[in-house]
Amino acid sequence: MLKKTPADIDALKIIDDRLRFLSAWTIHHANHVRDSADGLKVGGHQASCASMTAIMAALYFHALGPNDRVAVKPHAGPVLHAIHYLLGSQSLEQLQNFRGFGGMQSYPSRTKDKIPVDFSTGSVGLGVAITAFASLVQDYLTAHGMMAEEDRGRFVALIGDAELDEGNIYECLIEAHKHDIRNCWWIIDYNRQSLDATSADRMFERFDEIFRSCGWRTVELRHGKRLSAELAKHPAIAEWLDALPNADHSALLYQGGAAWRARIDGDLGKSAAAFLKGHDDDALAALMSDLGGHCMETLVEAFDASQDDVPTLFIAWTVKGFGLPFAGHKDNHAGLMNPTQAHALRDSMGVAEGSEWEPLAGVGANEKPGVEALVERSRIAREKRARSFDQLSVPALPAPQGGEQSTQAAFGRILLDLAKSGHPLADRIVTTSPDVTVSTNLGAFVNQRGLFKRREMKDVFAAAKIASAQKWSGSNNGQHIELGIAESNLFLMLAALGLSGDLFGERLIPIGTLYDPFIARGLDSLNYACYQDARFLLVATPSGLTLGPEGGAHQSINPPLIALGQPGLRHYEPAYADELAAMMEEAFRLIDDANGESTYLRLSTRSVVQPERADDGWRDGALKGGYWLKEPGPNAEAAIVAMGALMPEALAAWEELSADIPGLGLLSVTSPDLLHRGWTAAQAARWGGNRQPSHVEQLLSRLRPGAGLVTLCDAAPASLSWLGGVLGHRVAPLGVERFGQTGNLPDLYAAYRLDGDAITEGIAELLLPQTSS
Ligand SMILES: Cc1ncc(C[n+]2csc(CCOP(=O)(O)OP(=O)(O)O)c2C)c(N)n1
Ligand SMILES: [Mg+2]
Repeated sequence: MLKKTPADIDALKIIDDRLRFLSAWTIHHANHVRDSADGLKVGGHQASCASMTAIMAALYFHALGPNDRVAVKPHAGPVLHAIHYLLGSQSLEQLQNFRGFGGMQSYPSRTKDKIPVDFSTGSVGLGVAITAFASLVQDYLTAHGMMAEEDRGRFVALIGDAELDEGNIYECLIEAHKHDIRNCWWIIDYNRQSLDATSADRMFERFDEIFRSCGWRTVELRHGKRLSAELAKHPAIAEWLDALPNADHSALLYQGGAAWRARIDGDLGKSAAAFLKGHDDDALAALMSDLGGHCMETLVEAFDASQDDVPTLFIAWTVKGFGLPFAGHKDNHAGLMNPTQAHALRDSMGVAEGSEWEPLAGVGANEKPGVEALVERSRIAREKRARSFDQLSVPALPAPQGGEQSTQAAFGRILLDLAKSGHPLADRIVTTSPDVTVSTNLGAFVNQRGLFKRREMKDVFAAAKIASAQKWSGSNNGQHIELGIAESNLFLMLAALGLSGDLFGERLIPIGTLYDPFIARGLDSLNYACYQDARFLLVATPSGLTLGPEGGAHQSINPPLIALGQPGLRHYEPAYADELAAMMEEAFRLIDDANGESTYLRLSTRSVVQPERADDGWRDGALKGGYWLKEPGPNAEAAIVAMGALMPEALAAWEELSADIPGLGLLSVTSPDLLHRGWTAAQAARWGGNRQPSHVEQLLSRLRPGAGLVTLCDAAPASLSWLGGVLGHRVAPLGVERFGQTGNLPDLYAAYRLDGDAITEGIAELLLPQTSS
């Protein structure tokens, strides 16, 4: 860590005041000053910001080094912007456009905000956990020689106390402990208020224990220096304050000095007389608000004392809305000062009317040079690296040989071949899986490239000469990060790995595997990863009813619909091994492309006969979302449209029906997601005068108007049924709409109408009424 210059406490206190004012004023401006086009409340969280300004001043203007990264509590976003405004890296225009179109975002956003944001936040809990995984990625990069020791930093999460109720934090804590995570500071803004209420008293004592038992150092910053000194002199008050419930504490902080006096006097009587006599009401209110999270000396001291790499939880006691008229009020979460209150705050801080946006308004001439010098030092420390892309070349990935293969087995083979090839791309691959490495066919890659462990880990079974297909030794060079079952952690791990190029200047190729149905378990974390534009390959397998005997709890139904609605994630569902190889190549390319995205491959354990290809004409279409596996005849009146593992049923039905239905086509859909996107994009482009039809329009235009489509997928039928809307074709949608169950494939396909009979019935349904009319 960098050696720090001694803290300039006075300058930091002034910055704390400036941040509190600027964040409050930014929100005030958006709600009460800026013109409103629609009459909607703009909103913002003045109280949540005021709670954190001292903590953030102590961090950004003292404790953070140039390589440190911070996830800021979402509703303290305006404080982060105010910091950058003081540092000269945020514009007035952006502040004045808070929550406006193109303006600074409600919650810190890596992709949309104009300031450097290390981690997006918004869905509480996730920003906390990603810091631990980012720290693990840093360890990985250092161990692999991709990052110098001196470039290493610390990962800081600023956490609302109610955020601690999010379960993903504890899933992460457990995983982080297993991986011996270091260099994390998690700082709780312990204002004892959530959105609705004051926080439960009972839980607080437990947090300390929970973290300590996971190897964390915990540091409680309860009282500020002045209050601590007074309490040391008055032990009865200290004891009383210690036992004061959160709700009472908040209410008294809101009510002020007279209420404190009455309550202390009422509870303690004579034994508090000397204490009370020493302070008038205003002094008493100020003293009782002197909590650790607002006391600059306390904060600086605590941060300076934690300069080793031990993960540390700071519990900083604060007042929600500190210094604002609704400080401590239980309803203050979305509370906004009215104009009179905002003006009173301005006046009380010595800011002249009209100079509210001056960065150092109200700062006296004597103090200004010290503050400016501190800002300048900190500005240099926060400069950010540019995002890096285009570092990698992707080799052609040959399809595995074999007349019959499943896409899941082919996935394992392709990765293994790549690992053995020695191509530099293979060295950038990091695989990870929540305890399903073996059952998703990653095992061969792990045998080849090893587990990542900071400390050498022997394979005990191998050493004892016990036969096993899996060689699980771990070392610094390993390329597989094994996770526990919690799927949310998989997505946060992928998010951190997928931001490696941006965070550390070295791009990795993260590949995560899990069972398709359990995407739902980590869905918000997956969305969070995509929202930040993290890049990775997600391989979900097995999928669908085709899993057969395993049964309904594991047979996924709706992930293709999830993918259809998920920005930043491209869904591919290959039927054949050669398609899969092409898709993996494309996915790797997209990871390292500035305009790329992440990829989700939905695979299957069903072994199917591979097609004999005359040429690779199919490839381009497969990567765009679909191609004619059996070309339709001119003016064809029907087509079978199928996806993934059900292609054998579609092919068999095509063979059987094509004699009776001249020109019957078979369309293989490899990505409903891409087809849909292309369709809507082409429509939007047409409004702009570009009449180029989309890929799906080109495919379907081969059929005659009003032709029938039988769509078939091992997923919710809506994944493909929308295709009828593209050119007005009629659709018989086949797919899975009820929970699955155990059974062999013929039984299941018959029961769920995914077999040849169902396709024939679908075609008949579409064609017979027409011929009879
Ligand atoms: C996953 C998720 N659920 C709910 C919310 C809505 N929400 C925003 S802030 C908040 C409570 C915040 O309380 P706390 O974390 O203590 O922060 P404070 O404002 O008190 O600093 C809630 C419920 C959210 N942003 N994310
Ligand atoms: Mg809170």
